[in-house]
Amino acid sequence: MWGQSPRRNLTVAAAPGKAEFIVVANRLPVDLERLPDGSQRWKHSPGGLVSALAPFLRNQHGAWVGWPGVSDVEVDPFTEDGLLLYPVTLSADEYRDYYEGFSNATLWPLYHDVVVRPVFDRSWWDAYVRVNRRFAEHVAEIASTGATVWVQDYQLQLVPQLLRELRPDLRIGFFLHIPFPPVELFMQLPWRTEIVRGLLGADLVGFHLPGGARNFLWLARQLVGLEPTRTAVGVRNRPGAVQMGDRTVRVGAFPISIDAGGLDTLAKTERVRKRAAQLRDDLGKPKKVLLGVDRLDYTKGIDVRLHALHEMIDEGTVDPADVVMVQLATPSRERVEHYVRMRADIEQQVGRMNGEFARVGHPVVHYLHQSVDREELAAFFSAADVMVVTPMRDGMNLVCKEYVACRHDLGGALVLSEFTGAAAELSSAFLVNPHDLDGVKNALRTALELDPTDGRRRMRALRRQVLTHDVDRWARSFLTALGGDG
Ligand code: GDG
Repeated sequence: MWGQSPRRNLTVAAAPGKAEFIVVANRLPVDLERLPDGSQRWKHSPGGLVSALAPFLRNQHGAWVGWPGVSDVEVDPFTEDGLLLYPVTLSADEYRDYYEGFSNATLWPLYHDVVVRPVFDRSWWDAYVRVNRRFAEHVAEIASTGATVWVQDYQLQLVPQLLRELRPDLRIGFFLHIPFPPVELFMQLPWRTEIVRGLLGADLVGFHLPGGARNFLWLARQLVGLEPTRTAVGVRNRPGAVQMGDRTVRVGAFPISIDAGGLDTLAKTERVRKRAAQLRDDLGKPKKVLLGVDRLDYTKGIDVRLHALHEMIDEGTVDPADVVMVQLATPSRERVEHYVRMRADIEQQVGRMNGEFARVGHPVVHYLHQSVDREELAAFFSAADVMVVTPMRDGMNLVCKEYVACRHDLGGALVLSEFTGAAAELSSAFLVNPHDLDGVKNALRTALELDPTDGRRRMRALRRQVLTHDVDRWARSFLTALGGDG
């Protein structure tokens, strides 16, 4: 925690026009918390992105522009740990319409294969435009001449163009953390041309996968009439490109990753190893532990893995005396309607399974709707025999990479949906189609019965990939591409 009042943290009111490198994201890397007594304080919201970018930010008079996590508060810019933080104010209505509405009930489902039906609401769109403009104006004010600006994710897709209009001297990058959808789905969006034009304001537009980049190039041609000057996205990591007047917009794939070395070190500590052993004891010393770790989101396929396990126990291929499942489900977007409904469905599924198969003191599914700290998470990863990652669609999925990074013992097995970005890199996992329940059951059975030698061989291959492709390498490759002209 960083002090009791946001004002107390105003170590420096940052001088305008001085930042040479700016990250723009929906959220700041710290959250403002309101305490019951009415006071407020800052809390770290650690994430891969901030740890990957912190060195670049510190070295280059960097700044971070984002929303502080509480509506209707005006907070002055402040520095913390060498980072200049610029809070952007959102009203409660803007939070509802721009964030919960357009970002999470329109774009999120549309970009995730329409897993649920996206809502197209014109007043939400108006709020999205208004808030994107506010972010752009903040950046325009604080960026030094020729500064580099890196805009993050689907909440801010109009910022590159709005910012370019205000500050043509800036070098602007954009990275999308979620999948970029197939063009047939994207074309449903009433504001499809505006979004594509918004992104084309950047010098470099990055996606996790070459497929996303190709979809975007197709849309730039179809909706804006731009012929690609280079379409071979991903060939020797070279981005594709389109020409916007005298400006080249490059479009490429940059698969994100994790702080693999940091997690590897953490998982090797005595504390984590002890805690992992303790967890297995607390779970009743089962022969096998299955683990799921997700934000509670309908894209993550939590229902799929529960359904598969339910059928396996029903059919007698899994004995609930031997196998338990732990599902950590971090609370997420709790006011958005689909999330409310999905939470009720999952909790009913868990209740039914435990009702049918548990013995007193021995549930089959341990469901935790809460978030745990990083060390505890590493202990869960270390304790799990089978990590089950079954999203219907996921831009990358960091959880599966984190599991691999924690398995220095070469133990464990990874069951991974083909519909995650990570599947392209983690080919030694047991890859599954989450729509094919029998396929998921087969993969779970194989993983539960895995021969240890085969298991170690697979885990070694997975670790080779994850430990050599960390988040630092991701950030460097994006920023190098943004800095270059080729
Ligand atoms: C989006 C894209 C893309 C979860 N529970 C706890 C906890 N977590 C951490 C995980 C992981 C992160 O949250 C979740 O990242 P994912 O990648 O799995 O999923 P999204 O939140 O949907 O992320 C995704 C990502 O952006 C990056 O580009 O990979 O496709 O959807 O790091 O460990 N962390 C702690 N306690 C928890 O209880 N400490």
